Amino acid sequence: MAEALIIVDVQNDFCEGGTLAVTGGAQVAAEVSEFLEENHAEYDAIVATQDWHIDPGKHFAESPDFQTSWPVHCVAGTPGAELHPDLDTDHIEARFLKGLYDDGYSGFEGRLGEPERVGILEGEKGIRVEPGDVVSSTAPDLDSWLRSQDIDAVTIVGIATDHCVRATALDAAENDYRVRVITDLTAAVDKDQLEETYEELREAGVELLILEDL
Ligand code: VGL
Repeated sequence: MAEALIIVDVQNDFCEGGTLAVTGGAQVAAEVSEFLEENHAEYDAIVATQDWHIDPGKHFAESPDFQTSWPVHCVAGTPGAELHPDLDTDHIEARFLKGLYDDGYSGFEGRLGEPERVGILEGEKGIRVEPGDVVSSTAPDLDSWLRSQDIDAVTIVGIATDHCVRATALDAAENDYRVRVITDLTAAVDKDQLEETYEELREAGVELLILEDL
């Protein structure tokens, strides 16, 4: 069995100080880094997903309900969309960008991109790289990329447990991966909704673990 670790949306806007701060977000960043230091060799691939919104329609609202509409967050090319500085990116070999023109909750909607290329390209002075240009509509999506690496199992960590982690885990199960979520390496928007989310994930065949179980 070949296994990937998928780090979901550990981005500045989802951490303390961000526009859609999830309590415990920065702690997830630091603890995932610690986890990587000890366990990176256990995974055949380590990837990250990023919300990368350009014009996501009703996903952004002036009076968000924090369930289906949200304050402006993770705008492509802005600091809020960058991975949190406490997340160690050394072992992350690919980034999947999602939600350019829609909600983009699931990492499986993401395509391989190079978010750090936004700005002026070094060595090609004067050429501006726009946020939309760092992910091509023909770039591989997460599922085809994982399959090209013969991955058949995924472990998922990140933010937010009840939204993007949930959607990514459900899609992974739907796509027939063996799926694990390490729940203490996630942070939730609404803790009152956690039991419901866990139940839904279990019913879909997702295994919920805590670090101690590993
Ligand atoms: C997320 C709310 C809105 C997430 C993204 O990453 O879980 N949550 N957009």
